[in-house]
Amino acid sequence: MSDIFRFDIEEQTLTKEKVKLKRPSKYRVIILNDDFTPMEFVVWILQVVFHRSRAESQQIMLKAHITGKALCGVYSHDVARTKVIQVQQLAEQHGYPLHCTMEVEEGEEES
Ligand code: TYC
Repeated sequence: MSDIFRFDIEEQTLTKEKVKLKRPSKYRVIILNDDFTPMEFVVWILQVVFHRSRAESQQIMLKAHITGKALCGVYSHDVARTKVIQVQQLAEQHGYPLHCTMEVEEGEEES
């Protein structure tokens, strides 16, 4: 929050205007389970696209496998969108139905 002071010459008054500054929204990228994509491919995707360690990638993959979805990371809108597209392209190139989505962080407004 910052204040802008405006001096109005005609009215000879000093007014204070509140300006709300919004932090850019952050987006969660979520990987979704399916019955066909090999586990090892998902682990590879998590390492290559999301720069996760092998151990982290195995844990994330297993979480998605068991619960249906798992968090890959939290990014700005453009980075999240690029990662979703990269996953989609790599999955398509290899003929797998692997999918991921992005959703705005809780408590953040979509801008
Ligand atoms: N369920 C897949 C299998 O049994 C593996 C898998 C895990 C696929 C996580 C997608 O996000 C995923 N081969």
